Amino acid sequence: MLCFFIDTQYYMLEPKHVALKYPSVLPGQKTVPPGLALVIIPTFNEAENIGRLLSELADRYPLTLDILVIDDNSSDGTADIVRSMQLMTRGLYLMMRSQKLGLGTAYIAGFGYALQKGYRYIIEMDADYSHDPVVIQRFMDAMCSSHLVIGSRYMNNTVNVVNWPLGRLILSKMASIYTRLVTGMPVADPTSGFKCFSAEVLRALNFDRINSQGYSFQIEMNFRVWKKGFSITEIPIVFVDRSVGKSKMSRKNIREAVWIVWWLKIKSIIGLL
Ligand SMILES: Nc1nc2c(ncn2[C@@H]2O[C@H](COP(=O)(O)OP(=O)(O)OP(=O)(O)O)[C@@H](O)[C@H]2O)c(=O)[nH]1
Ligand SMILES: [Mg+2]
Repeated sequence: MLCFFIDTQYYMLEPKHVALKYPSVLPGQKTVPPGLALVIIPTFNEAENIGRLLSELADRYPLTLDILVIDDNSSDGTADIVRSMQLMTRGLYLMMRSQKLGLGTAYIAGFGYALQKGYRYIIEMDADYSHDPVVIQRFMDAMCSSHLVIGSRYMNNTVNVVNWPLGRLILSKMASIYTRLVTGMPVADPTSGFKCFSAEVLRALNFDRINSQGYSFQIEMNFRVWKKGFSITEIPIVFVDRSVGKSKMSRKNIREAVWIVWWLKIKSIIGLL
């Protein structure tokens, strides 16, 4: 591994290292160094969104971020768009899976990739432009003092959601309150899918034990991180409903979220988490 030091920041040369010996953030540093963060974007039929999102990420963070798109064999040409953008974008990777296998397994595959390649900061982001790329810089800053940073729509009793039907908003807010009541986890927006983990946190989790999808996947990840005693910080975000493409969230995902919190709570009480 080649690593050199300029202006108190570490810079990495390819190939990325697997085990880093130095601390992820140097004392006094206000943001994470370039080359250590990977944004994971799972996609299923996001051809209308993915090109614009990748262009914006590449323009805003040309050196800071690498991007991994995990596509479940979308029939609308999503992967072809990513492949064509790879020709002109540094640090853009594509993982193809044979069929729609769920959001949770996509992220777990991405986490495995990130750890294997030695990334220190792993960001989850939707492809549908509900998550503003500008916020990633704030994640990078907040990661200097936290193990998990969650982009929260519901901090300080506010609701920062644009264009959601009232029913959807109530459902999401109720899910947050319900999760907090059952689990006691001090997270205002436990179902948010815009967040950043440190590699240390992901390495501490046993991915084989995680099998929830959708909203439950986010709840389960937060719960396991919290139970392991890692620090969690929420930063306020504004969530904007997708303007194009179809939602993949199903009633099954909602039902799963109802019982998963009890499953997690009971497993943690009997020491089987
Ligand atoms: N690879 C992969 N990606 C998925 C799968 N299901 C959803 N996604 C992606 O995960 C992200 C979130 O899915 P959405 O359908 O936007 O879910 P959501 O944001 O909770 O719901 P909406 O607000 O209704 O859009 C999007 O980028 C989807 O393309 C899946 O099974 N596999
Ligand atoms: Mg969405």
